[in-house]
Amino acid sequence: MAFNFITAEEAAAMIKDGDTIGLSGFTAPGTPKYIPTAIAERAEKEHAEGRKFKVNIFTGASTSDRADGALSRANAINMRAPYQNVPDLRKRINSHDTHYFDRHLSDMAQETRYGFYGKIDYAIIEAADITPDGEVILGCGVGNAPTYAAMADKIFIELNQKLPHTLLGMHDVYMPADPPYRRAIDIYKPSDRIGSPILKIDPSKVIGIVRTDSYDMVKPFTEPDAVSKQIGSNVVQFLLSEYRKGRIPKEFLPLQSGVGNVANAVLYDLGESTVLPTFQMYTEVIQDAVIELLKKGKCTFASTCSMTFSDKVEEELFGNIDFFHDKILMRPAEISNNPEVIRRLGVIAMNTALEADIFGGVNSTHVLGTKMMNGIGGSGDFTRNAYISIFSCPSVTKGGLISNIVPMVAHADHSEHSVDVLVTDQGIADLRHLDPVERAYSIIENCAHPDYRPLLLDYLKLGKGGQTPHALQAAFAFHNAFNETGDMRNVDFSKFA
Ligand code: 0RQ
Repeated sequence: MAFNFITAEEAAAMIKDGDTIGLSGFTAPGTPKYIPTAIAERAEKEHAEGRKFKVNIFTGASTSDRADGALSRANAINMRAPYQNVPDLRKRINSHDTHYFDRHLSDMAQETRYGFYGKIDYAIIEAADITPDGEVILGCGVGNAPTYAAMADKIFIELNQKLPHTLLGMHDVYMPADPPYRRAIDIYKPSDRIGSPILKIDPSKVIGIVRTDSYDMVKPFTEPDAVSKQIGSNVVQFLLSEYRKGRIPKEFLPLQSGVGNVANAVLYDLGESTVLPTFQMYTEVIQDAVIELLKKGKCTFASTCSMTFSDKVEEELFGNIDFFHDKILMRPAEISNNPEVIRRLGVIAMNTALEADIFGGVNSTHVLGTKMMNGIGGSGDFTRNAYISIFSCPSVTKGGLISNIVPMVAHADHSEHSVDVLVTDQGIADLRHLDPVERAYSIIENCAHPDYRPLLLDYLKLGKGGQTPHALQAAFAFHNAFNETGDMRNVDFSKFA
């Protein structure tokens, strides 16, 4: 079938107010680059002429400034799911200009197919190549592309000339059947392939192809600061001790790691370890650190949803793709983050908390309990099903004005039932086998900043018994002290006694 080559502006002109659009990709990689910006420009024009124009945007995870950023500045997003991390969108979400629903990333595709979120009008899919009969080589992030392409009435392709055709073979595209017909997902090790190297789409739904020419523009990795390095080294110390005790099998187990400085610091430290054997990753995002580990042979295989590399590393990958071709596999989010597979493989999960409480609850999403930061992302998919689930965060934030260890989390994303180990720059609290009061002492002693330890102990003394002795009248006293005085250290528990 002969496709119609169009401009991003022509594509944007076809979109109507209220349409629902599914974007391929996961973080910036794989996310369409030109059409979302053109939709934002269209929205600005429509608004200037007094017309309503907003669309619903479904993605795999976060996108980029060219999608979420541009669309948010134009106030063009009505509904958005399932994860984001762009400041302009965060503002729209917290002011309710955009209705954001925050889902576990593994749930989004299947729930879209179940019909929970209505119909998909358009899918915009980034591709390295497409054949006339609709065989697509995807880009550097898959996300929910298979589901959005299958469900959408119409498809736009962004054919990115920066993406080499040699990406063929680095994807494993698989869409499970929906209940009651779902079968086991046959992944027994991170390198097992279950699907197809290409995404097959219905070519008659492709109403236009837009040529693009751009890297993913992921910010280059910055050297971790002293606190991140300390956290990274504590996580590695914990893993080494578990390995020495024989509680992690001698072959080691696949790792999942979140994004950011701490995740990179952990991976670099693991790479330096002479005690640990080589390892594999079963994760949703691989960052620059993983390329180094693959080159060194310390990491032998990475299953992921996206290669979130800085442009420099992306260029290196494309220039040396033969070396990496059989060491990385990109899968849809519902497979990279699949609870069945994570539990079967025994994935060790390492995620970041905004704050944790003394009983082991974790808040990953809401600053001071009310303002959405990014979203739960894949942290819940991995945490709940991990062999060991580790959460880390600095002990304090904003120069010590905020303690990241609090009496009770002001928003609960991960409960104490799923959080095994808590790590800060201060140390490690292994919460497995501890009752709530033992956990509280362990977390205060090992994870809280020294400025906050006496205050947390004061809180614990206020409790009047029960298995989890919260003093509900004072449970948010840290947060209230920050809101009222700008410093959690000003908390005064004597007034609650
Ligand atoms: O604020 O931006 O003004 O400096 O929050 O904090 O320390 O830079 O942490 O970038 O590693 O992000 C949990 C948000 C951590 C992230 C979270 C303020 C702090 C700073 C960011 P500034 P840091 P990171 C893989 C798995 C959920 C999804 C997930 C996340 C800003 O890791 O989104 O895990 N996780 N996905 O100053 C008030 C506190 C605070 C606080 C930090 N207690 N109260 N503000 N901050 N702690 C990824 C995917 O799923 C794709």
